[in-house]
Amino acid sequence: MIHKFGLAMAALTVGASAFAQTKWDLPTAYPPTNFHTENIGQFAADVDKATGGKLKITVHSNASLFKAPEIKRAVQGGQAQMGEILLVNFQNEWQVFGTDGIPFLADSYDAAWKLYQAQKPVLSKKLAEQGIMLLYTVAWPPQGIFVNKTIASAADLKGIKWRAYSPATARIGELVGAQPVTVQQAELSQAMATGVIESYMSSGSTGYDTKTYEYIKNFYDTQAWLPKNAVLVNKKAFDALDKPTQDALLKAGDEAEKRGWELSKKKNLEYLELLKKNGMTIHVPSAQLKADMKKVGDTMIKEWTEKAGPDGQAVLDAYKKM
Ligand code: PCA
Repeated sequence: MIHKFGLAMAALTVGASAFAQTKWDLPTAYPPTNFHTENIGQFAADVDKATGGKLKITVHSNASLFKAPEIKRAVQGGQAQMGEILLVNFQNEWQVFGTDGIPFLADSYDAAWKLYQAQKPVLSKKLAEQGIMLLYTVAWPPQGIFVNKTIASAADLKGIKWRAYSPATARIGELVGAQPVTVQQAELSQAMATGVIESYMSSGSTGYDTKTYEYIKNFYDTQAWLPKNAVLVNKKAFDALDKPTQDALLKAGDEAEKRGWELSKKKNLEYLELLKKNGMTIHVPSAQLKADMKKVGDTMIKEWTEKAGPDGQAVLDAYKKM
């Protein structure tokens, strides 16, 4: 009797392991319709398919599981096996996280890709020390100025309520004499609706996602920088996967990176069109505004280089050689 029972249990165990399924959570801070989120959805579906359903990744969009600034620590601590972060949000922890947030250091898709290649080795190393794998990154479209009045120069931004999403965007606000307040994208629509915010710098993508056109009618297309989202994996969780599953994850990550950068570029133009259709004016910045913003960028690269030390210098040197 005992013998028979033991056999039955063994059969059950074998049966269970043949269908063993690993379930992961992947928190993000942006809405389900955002192109980064859609790309991540495709990535999760690709992993599901390639592993025959062995690794199921649930995407929790719109900061529903963790707020934007908490996602990195959640992946580090294993509360989430994966997560998407905005790298520049973590500049105060380590300056190199903020390299892609410096105005006019890399202000086109080609330059942003090169900067990423220059950043990648140190970025991966730093994250590895924290028990995190950098799976892939995707750039946001170029950043411009949303503002509730027309502006001819940076002086016109004096005293205005300025939304920041990162230390660098707060610093820009300070340098132009605006009043910076940090608000993540998930709370941005509400901040505009309640008058907490009159202006901010970001992409057409975020302008569209947050229905900024309902509150703010002007976008100055300064194309100042292209910050990146990074998709991270907890290293212990990765190590616990079997080799074929690990390979499937890495392959899907590579494909998501390629697809994401293409998507960002293509969608940028679509978003600007959609903003126009919804009543926003897309302005080419005046020569004065351009010069003013360039000056802000010059100050910020100087400040960043001083703070970033040898790690930062290594990234800049590698970037300049590309
Ligand atoms: N959108 C994000 C970060 C950069 C961007 O284009 C935001 O505004 O929060």
